[in-house]
Amino acid sequence: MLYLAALLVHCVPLAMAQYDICKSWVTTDDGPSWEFYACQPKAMRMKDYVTVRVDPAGITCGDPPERFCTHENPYLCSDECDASNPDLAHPPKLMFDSEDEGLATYWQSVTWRRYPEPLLANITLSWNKSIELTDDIVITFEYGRPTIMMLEKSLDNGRTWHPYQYYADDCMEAFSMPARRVRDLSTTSANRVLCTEEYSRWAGSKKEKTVRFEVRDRFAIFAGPDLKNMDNLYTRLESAKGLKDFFTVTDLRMRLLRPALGGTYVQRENLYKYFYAVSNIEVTGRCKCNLHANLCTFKEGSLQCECEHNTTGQDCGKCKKNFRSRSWRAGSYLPLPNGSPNACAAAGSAFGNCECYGHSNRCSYIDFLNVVTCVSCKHNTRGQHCQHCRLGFYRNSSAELDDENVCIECNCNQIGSMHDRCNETGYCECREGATGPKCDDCLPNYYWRQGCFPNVCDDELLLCQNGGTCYQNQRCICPVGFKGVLCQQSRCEADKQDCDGARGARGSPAALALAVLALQLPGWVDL
Ligand SMILES: *[C@@H]1O[C@H](CO)[C@@H](O)[C@H](O)[C@H]1NC(C)=O
Ligand SMILES: *[C@@H]1O[C@H](CO)[C@@H](O)[C@H](O)[C@H]1NC(C)=O
Ligand SMILES: *[C@@H]1O[C@H](CO)[C@@H](O)[C@H](O)[C@H]1NC(C)=O
Ligand SMILES: *[C@@H]1O[C@H](CO)[C@@H](O)[C@H](O)[C@H]1NC(C)=O
Ligand SMILES: *[C@@H]1O[C@H](CO)[C@@H](O)[C@H](O)[C@H]1NC(C)=O
Ligand SMILES: [Ca+2]
Repeated sequence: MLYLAALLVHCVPLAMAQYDICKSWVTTDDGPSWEFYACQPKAMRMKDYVTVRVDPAGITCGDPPERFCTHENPYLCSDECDASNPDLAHPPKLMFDSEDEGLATYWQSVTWRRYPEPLLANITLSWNKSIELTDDIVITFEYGRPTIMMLEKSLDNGRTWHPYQYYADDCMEAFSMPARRVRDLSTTSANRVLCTEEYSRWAGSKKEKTVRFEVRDRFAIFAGPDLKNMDNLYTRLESAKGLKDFFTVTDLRMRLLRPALGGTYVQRENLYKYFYAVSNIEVTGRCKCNLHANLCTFKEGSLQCECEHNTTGQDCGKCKKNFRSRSWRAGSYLPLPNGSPNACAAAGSAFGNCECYGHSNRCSYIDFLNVVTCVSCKHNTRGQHCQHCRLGFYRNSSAELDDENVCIECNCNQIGSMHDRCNETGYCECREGATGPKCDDCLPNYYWRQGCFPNVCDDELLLCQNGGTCYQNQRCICPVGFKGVLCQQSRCEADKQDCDGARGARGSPAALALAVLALQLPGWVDL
């Protein structure tokens, strides 16, 4: 037993015997029953479950076969990479095998023969599952560590990426960032993304081979140098915003931006000694199960939490069917030492049979109607079971009734629509002349100006006459001497005096000013 415990501690350094059971059968004064606790799976070697992708195409050496040299022995270029020969090939999977035989096996890139074009490579690791890191990420480079590289992470299976750490022999030059060390971070900056120079300087290719993402040093900010005070870390993980997510990933990407240079500048006459070679990528972490599972298994090509507490989903991120009488919640590390399970509750366990689809965690009995109804439905729902959408929202047809996104705002145009309600497909009810799902367009022969108005003039039926021009379908700008909505009326015919006046004033500054005014004032049709 002692031996086993020692072994476990050795393999998974942070798997303290805490939060490792989800329930236990206890006997109390009222008889035996289950007691439930917050629980999480053990930390595992995550490289065993990863899928890897190396970009760009053709970056892996050996196709065609190529000779390479090393910094130690730059003129003895006897090594060869040949993808078609298993003994000389360096495929990506060699970053994840076990190095039992003592001889390192490694993925290797092509050499920098295209210098000065940069030698870039991306190594992307995907788990298709959210994972909480529990120990350092350790990347081992044979033949020298890159002089510039970057670590990125994704939390959404590779849809979006965020910088995780920058590495360079000169952070200012490479990334315009000051060099910092994780050891110097404080409680308020434990989740800062920084640039470090600790892993990029030349120290001989055999001596310092690893590049780290320091999870332990960040944990130590809260748990002390030997991680003895894990309680404090767990308390912080619950309370400090974004801290838990900082250590959570679904994917990692190493962006290799410049290879080892052997401690000097690039020597153009021998570019065969510049390349990347990675023998191991160690990622230690546990499945993120929202503290609702203590087991995580590899099924159908992906890791899956074995959910307890009547939760379900890959991360135990929702309540099981018929257990949705209150909204789903993650378990909590607090209060110490056993945490809170925040289990999902069976429909009907509170009052009668009151399902609220997870939009409310309170039911109330209405005496004079003799019904039990959900109270304060969230997520823009309403109704006895929070099964309808609030006014001004409509049902999202691609979401289940218990989805947070079940109701979508109608977003009716305030001016173009009659009110802010819409039908089941999101169409608003439009005022005269307006159209479009949200009533923010005008029908043909209408123009938009704080609502839709019928055209006064256009290029087809409502032509401005006598050389007048149609201004934005709103009015005709008539030449001097004509008036009327469509300039159809001659001033001379209409009024002899007006006609004389117009002639007399033609070309005078006053007439020009009036014409300019007419152009500027909307609605001024008749001059
Ligand atoms: C590496 O990935 C980044 C995005 O994370 C992308 O912008 C870049 O083009 C990729 N580089 C290569 C060589 O594929
Ligand atoms: C990712 O995991 C989900 C849930 O287990 C599964 O349905 C899906 O097929 C997986 N996708 C890939 C690409 O493996
Ligand atoms: C989950 O549901 C089962 C079946 O109703 C029940 O026996 C069990 O106690 C529930 N577990 C929790 C944590 O509520
Ligand atoms: C509808 O629900 C789906 C599933 O949750 C969600 O991905 C989508 O964003 C929702 N649509 C809108 C417009 O909110
Ligand atoms: C909603 O209104 C639009 C436009 O009037 C119509 O095409 C659609 O069929 C309506 N949808 C429903 C479910 O009534
Ligand atoms: Ca290896």
